[in-house]
Amino acid sequence: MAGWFWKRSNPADPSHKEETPESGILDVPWRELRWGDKQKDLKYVQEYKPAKKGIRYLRVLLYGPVGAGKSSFINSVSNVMRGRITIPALASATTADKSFTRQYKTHKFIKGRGESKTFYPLVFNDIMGLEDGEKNGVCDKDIELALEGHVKEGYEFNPTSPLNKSKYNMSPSADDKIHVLVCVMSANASQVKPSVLEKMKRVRETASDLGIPQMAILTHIDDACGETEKDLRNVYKSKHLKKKMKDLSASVGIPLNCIFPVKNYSEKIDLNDDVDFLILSALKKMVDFGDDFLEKI
Ligand SMILES: Nc1nc2c(ncn2[C@@H]2O[C@H](COP(=O)(O)OP(=O)(O)OP(=O)(O)O)[C@@H](O)[C@H]2O)c(=O)[nH]1
Ligand SMILES: [Mg+2]
Repeated sequence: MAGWFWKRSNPADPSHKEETPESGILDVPWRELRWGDKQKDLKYVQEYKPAKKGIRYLRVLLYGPVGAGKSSFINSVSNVMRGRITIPALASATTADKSFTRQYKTHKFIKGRGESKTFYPLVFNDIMGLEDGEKNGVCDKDIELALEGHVKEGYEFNPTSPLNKSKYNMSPSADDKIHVLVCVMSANASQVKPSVLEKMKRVRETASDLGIPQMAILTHIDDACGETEKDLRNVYKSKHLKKKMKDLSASVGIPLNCIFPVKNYSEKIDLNDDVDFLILSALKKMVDFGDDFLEKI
């Protein structure tokens, strides 16, 4: 858990910590990427269709601490899929300690225009962030219910009590259920509180019991590493981000090869191929994992 202590230093900031990141960059990236070649992965995710009979959607659920970048990731995926900046999931304008997202919502991405308009079969569910304390943030029990498709669309999360009967979907279809669970963590966050990690652990255990594949994305890589902020292609050369990914793997028990660093579109007004490329690497894995699961159910 020690790895979640460090925030990019600002000595004027009262929360400034003395720990320094492992600085510097490696000569050779520790994961090889074909930068500049996003079209293959884009085509792959845009053309994906579940082959399983009766399944319309491959459904991904994002969860993680408040402000980690869950909603921003959904917006980023929407931008990449549609090839332009879009605003489907409202993200917070600042990093706050209270969750900005409060409703359970499915985000579908529009494909085509006018009369030929449909949706991609890859959909994302966004939820309220996890917070410290039993009466703050989303109840982990609600996330567990969402995994099995029991949470109705539009449900307004109540931190002080889990889902009530009126918003409980008694008979979820196979595509109301979650097919991939994605943990979202910020590379630039202060230490994640043990109580939050404990809630995350309970969610993971339920997902494991259900056989739902799990992976993680590490957001805010631009905020957390100056070299990566300068040039996103340094992401797998950054010693600091490598350590962050290893710490994330150790703290949430997800193998390193299932963790993907991404920079979300949060302030840019134009798309960028390198930003898209990292998002697509994560997205492709979500499609592969989800499809494997669909084939099994
Ligand atoms: N620089 C940078 N900022 C980001 C990134 N991802 C998200 N942000 C910013 O971080 C803040 C929180 O992002 P959200 O997407 O609202 O986070 P969330 O996990 O949905 O938060 P809650 O709904 O409140 O739990 C926003 O101000 C985003 O613009 C990133 O990769 N890089
Ligand atoms: Mg949100």
